[in-house]
This record gives sequence, structure tokens and C-alpha cells, in this order.
Amino acid sequence: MLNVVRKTTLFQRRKVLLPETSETISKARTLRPCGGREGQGGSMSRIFANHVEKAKQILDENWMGSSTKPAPALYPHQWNWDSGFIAIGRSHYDTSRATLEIETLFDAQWRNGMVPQIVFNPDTLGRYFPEPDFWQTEQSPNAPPGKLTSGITMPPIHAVAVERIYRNARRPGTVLSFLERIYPKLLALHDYLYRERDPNQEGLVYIRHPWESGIDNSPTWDVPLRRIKVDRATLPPYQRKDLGHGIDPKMRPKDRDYDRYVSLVDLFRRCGYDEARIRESCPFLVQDPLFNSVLCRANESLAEIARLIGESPDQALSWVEKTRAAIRRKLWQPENDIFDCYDLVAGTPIEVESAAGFLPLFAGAASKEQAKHLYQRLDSASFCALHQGNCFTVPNYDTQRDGFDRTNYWRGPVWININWMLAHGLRRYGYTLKADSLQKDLLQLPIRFGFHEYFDSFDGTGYGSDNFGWTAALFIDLVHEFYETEKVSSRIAAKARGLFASDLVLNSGDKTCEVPSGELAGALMRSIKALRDAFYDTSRGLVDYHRLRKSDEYQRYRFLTSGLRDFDLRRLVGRRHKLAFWVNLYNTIVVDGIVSLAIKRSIRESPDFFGRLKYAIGGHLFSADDIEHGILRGNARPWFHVLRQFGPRDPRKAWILQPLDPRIHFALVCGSRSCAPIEYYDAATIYDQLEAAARSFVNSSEAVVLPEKGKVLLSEIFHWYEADFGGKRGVLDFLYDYLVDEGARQFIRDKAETLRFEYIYYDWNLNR
Ligand code: 2M8
Repeated sequence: MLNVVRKTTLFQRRKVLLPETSETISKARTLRPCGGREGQGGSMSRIFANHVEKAKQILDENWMGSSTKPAPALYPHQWNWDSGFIAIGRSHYDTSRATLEIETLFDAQWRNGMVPQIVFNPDTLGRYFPEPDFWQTEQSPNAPPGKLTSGITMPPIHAVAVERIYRNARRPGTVLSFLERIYPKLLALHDYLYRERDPNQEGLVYIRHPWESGIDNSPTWDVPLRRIKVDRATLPPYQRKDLGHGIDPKMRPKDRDYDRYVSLVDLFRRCGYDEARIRESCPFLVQDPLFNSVLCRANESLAEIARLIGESPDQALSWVEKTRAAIRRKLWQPENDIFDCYDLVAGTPIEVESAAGFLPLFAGAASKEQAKHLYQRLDSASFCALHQGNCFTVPNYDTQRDGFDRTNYWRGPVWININWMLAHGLRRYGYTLKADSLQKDLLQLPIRFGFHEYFDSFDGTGYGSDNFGWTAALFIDLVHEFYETEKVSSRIAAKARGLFASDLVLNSGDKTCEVPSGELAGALMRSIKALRDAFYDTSRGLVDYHRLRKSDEYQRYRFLTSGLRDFDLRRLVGRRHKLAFWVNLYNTIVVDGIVSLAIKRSIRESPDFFGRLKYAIGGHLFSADDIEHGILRGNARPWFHVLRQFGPRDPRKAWILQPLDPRIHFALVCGSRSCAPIEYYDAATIYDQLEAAARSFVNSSEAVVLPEKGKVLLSEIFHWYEADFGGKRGVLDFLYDYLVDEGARQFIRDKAETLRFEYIYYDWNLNR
């Protein structure tokens, strides 16, 4: 992939890309296209619908008859928490496979209640290590007869999945018998964990193998694993099978990690899988915030399931309280603003922070104060801050630490399941903006880079296995959730419609500016520059609306706009001056509108925002649309209309600017995150500035060239205004002229005839 995001100031900005439709997913499970003034909803929904179809296809291809393997070749059996996440995805459209997935897993539940990490598929043995011959779980009286399983467990997400299956079922009543069957098994699993894995009755269970955490080679485990001195002479011989699938070994655990994984398994089998014996001699016993948070959150679901089938939720609720209190008390590290693991063997915390340390948010286990600190740590360069650019939320390990590795498995890349849980956790504590941004990253990663196992935390490249189960499943869930959120915002918009139904002339009123007409344009431009200097972050394209609203600079600007009512536009002389005047005025009417309408999250809260907001200028009204399509685009047809902006006899046609310069599209700011970054344009330098704006935009993540996929992903701007660039061929020429990556240019040159464009979601969230 050639042109994603680069670490230079010029290309600093990465925008979060998302669909902007306000349609909701119907219960009939179809993603319908939609209209919408601010964005081309139809094609957006289609992109979603296509990818949901692709995700379902992946799950179908990985289906093994009664459960789903996590990946086509790398993981050819059923995995414990993978099945939970997969069932969550399927719950939206295939209740029967979702329930079967869980039932198959629990059919292999051990007699002591443990649900194994892997249930082996007898038909695909020989392709993974370690398999039943190595685990030798038949030594344990607890192993389930007739089933082939491993001898460890994983984070127990299943109750959460079961509750989802019920909630998402078209006829929840029909799922009740499944709930009745599975409830005692879920209860037995949780009971096993508290009984066997919490010897001191603290409310915190331990894991005894890195594979039990699900985040196998996380740097957190380096410390306890170092304790294991591997003696090659006594280590049972083994052969790794995970390196033979075309995956770069750099992206997988090292041999020395595997030696330790294997030596732990060897210890378990030597102990006959007897928990008391294992506990006595195991060098790896860790109370992990990830595992305990998942268990704690699952207890909440367990209580809910109990209520649904008329059982008492008390046991599950008391576990919730106990584990929450223990996480809060024992695992919190105030100096690091995060939850750490506790090493039971060493009797100390493991102060190595991964994304797992934020998961108590998922369980509601963090206190409000802890959540505040967690949020500060999470929303920082360590884990990719909001609007930071050049990163995707949330990398699995602190990007600022030495051990961070953006490509290696659990040592840095972004994982969909962890972030899915984090997004829920953030929402639970009211950090909606951050939760939204996680959700959008999680949606765009598979769309842009494929349904991979994990993703590069800086440029999004997909690693590990392709066609990965939980990436596909949670994508389906996230799409559904996204549409649910949209349903709420469209309700807000409907409310707003009632409040602001008519035109809003922002410079009407009694105030009259005393600046002489001949000086007004200059004074207005200076005041716009003052706004830019004080309140715009031009590198990230953000506006501090909150401070701006109350500032003297903004009052001054408002005051000067009153002078526009009598301003004689003939005073603008020369194309540079006219261009700068209209571009700056457009960008500032948008800011003025956002402040005046007290827009909170998106200009979409106000219907027809660009058409209704107006300035009276020289006896005529000019909306933002009039300025953009009428003046700056040379009275072109807006993409959402059939007619040109100004009719044949419209007197405002006297001010249209021709010829149209397509670079204005990278200077006009629509108050949203996917538009160009806001800037002040100076008449003296405007051509250079437009040039820089176009170059920056084309080399940002708004234009991604993917030679290996034979396609180019582009901002919707190139779609809506294709004609302004001279059609598709003109867009290609434009890209060719402005791209700096030689490989990308060459690809465009060679493949111009066959190249396909795909358009990236447009993020209408406010650029604040
Ligand atoms: C990975 O773990 C397995 C061992 O369980 C492996 O590396 O072979 C982890 O990513 C784990 O979280 C996941 O459940 C499993 C299957 O996707 O693969």
C-alpha cells in the first residue's frame, strides 16, 4: 500500500472516516440506501451493506458444521472467546448458528465447569500445535468424554454473547429454551473460576498461561515468563505450526515464547490437570484486569439471563460486586493511571501497560475518578489520542514504550475485539466522543484494509490471518450499533428541525458597523485571521468553538459582518482578493452558524445547514451554498440539485468567479472532520496556499492508492465534485499531479484505464 498516512507535518492529518447516513437498519436485516442533504447516503449504505455481506461470507466459509473456526488455515478448530464474539456477530442475522456456536463450545465443558480454550475438530487435526496428542487432557477425570480439548480456558465472554443472542433475536421468545439450557452451564463456568482460580476468595481469578489471557505475547507477560528457565534437554520436543501460513514470523510470537508456552503445558499435564497441584508449582499465576473484567461484565449478563428465565440473579450480582471492588482496590495503579496485572507468584503488580488495563471500563469496575484518569491515559499519544492523526485507536501496547512493535501480534497492533469492549466501556462512562472514534476506526479498518486478524496501529495495514472470524463478526455488530446511534441522532435532528425551520440571516439586527465601506473587506479579513490565530488548530483542522463563542475576537467579527449588509461587492478587485474574500467568508459563515445554532456534534443536527445560513451582503442574501456553488464554483450545479445554484435572472450572478479552480475544494471547510483543514487564506499568497492545501489533501488518508487491490480509495469530495476536476480522467490527472509517492503515481499512470475508485466515508462529526 503506497499512500496511507505519513509522519510529516504536511500530511499530518488523518481523518476519521464514517458513513453519514441517518437511516437505521431495519429489523428485516437489510441495509437500505438513504438520501440526505449533507452527504450521499445511498452509496455509503451500500459500502456498509457490501462489507456486511462479505463479513457474513467469511463466517460461512469458516463454519465447520456446528461451530466456526477463527481463521481459514491458521486456527482450524473452535476457540473459546472467538466463538463468543462470533456468536455476537451472528446474533444479528442467524440466531440458530449463533446458539449452536455456543452450545457446541459448552458441549465440551469440563466436569469441573471449565470451558476449554480449544475444542478440536477431529477432521482437521495435524494442522495446529499443540493438539490433543500434546495436551493429553484425558489424564484428567474432569475432561469431557468423547471430546478433544485443550487443558486451559480463556476470558469468559459467553454470557455476554448469550444475552446478545436473546436481545437481537427476531422473536426473543423462541430463544428462551436455549437460555434455559445454557444458563446452568454458564453458571458452572463462573463458579469454576471463582472456586478453582481464586484460592484466597478475593474476587479476582488467576490465569495460569498467557494463552488464557487471549493476548498471548503481550509485553505484560515478559516479566512472569522470564521466570521460566527452559531446559531444552527436558522440554518435550515440538514443532510450531503457526509459521507456515505465509505470515511473516516477525508478526508472531518468538520461539523462546513458544518454549515457555510449551513448558507450562507440560507442567499442567504432569500435574494431571489438578488445579491444586498446578497452583503449587506453576511459575505463571496472574490476576489479569482483562480476564477479570470480562468475567465481571459476563456476570452482569448472567444475572440478566437468570432474570429472563425466572432464576435468581443474586449469585451473579454478588460476583459482580465482589470482582468490581477487587479490581478497583487491588489492580489500580494510581502512578500509571491504569489497571495492572498482579503477579501472584512474585506478590507484586506487573507494571507493564497494555490496552487490557483499560478494560475495567467494560465491566463498570473503575470508579468515576479512576475512569477519569484512565481516559486521560487512553486519550494520549500512548494509545492514540482523539484527532491525533497517524494512528488507529487503540493500539494494544503503549506506543511510547520501547517494547512497542506496530506489526507484532499482541505487542502493538490494533485488535478489533479489545477495542469493541473498550468502546462499550467508554460509552458506559459517558466518553461518547472517544467511543464514537473507536467505533469509526473499527469500521474503517476492515473496509479499507480487509478483515484481518490485527492491524498496524499507525497505517492500518492488516496483518496475521485474512478472513478472520471475530473481525468479521464484530464488524457486523458495529455496523448495527452504528445505525442505532444514528437513529438517535436523527431524532435529535428532527427535534432541531422544529426549532430552526426557517432561514437564518446571521448578520441581521440593529447593530451597524461603523468601519467605512472601503475598509470593511480588509477589516473583516483581519478579524477572520485573528479567529484563525486564536481558535483554529490548522494542522489538525480543528476549531475551539467553546472558547471562540465567548471571545472578543468573535464579537468583533460579528460586528464587522453587520457592515456587509451595505457592502458594495464591486470594491473587491482582482481575482486573488475575490477568491480570498469568498473562501474566508464561506469558512467563517460555517463557524458562525455552528456557534449561533449551538451545534453540538454535527452540522447535521440542523437540517439544510448550508442552505439556510445566510449573510446579507450588499442588499442580497448569500447562503453558504450560494457562496460555494454560486460564486466559487462558477454557478455550477450542486450535486444534490438538478439546477444551477443561481437561476438565469439572479442578480448575484454578477459576482460569480470563473474559471473554476478545483483546488478550492481543499480550502472550503464544512465544519466536519472529513472536510479540508481550516485555514486563513491571504490574497497575496492564496495560489500557493491552495496548491499546498491540494497537495496535503491528496497525500493524506483521503486518497489511498492500493496497487495490490487495483483500486484507489478517495474522499467523497472527488465523487461529489468529479465534474469540477474534468470527470474521472480529470481526477486521475489531478491525483497524478499532486501525489508525491512515485509508486502511487506510476500505478495511476499505468492503470488509468482500468482503475476503480471507491469512496471513503465522510465524517460529519464536528471539527472541534
Ligand atoms: C491466538 O491464540 C492462539 C492460542 O490460543 C495462538 O496464537 O495459536 C490469540 O489471538 C487468541 O486470543 C485467539 O483466541 C486465538 C484464535 O483466534 O489466536
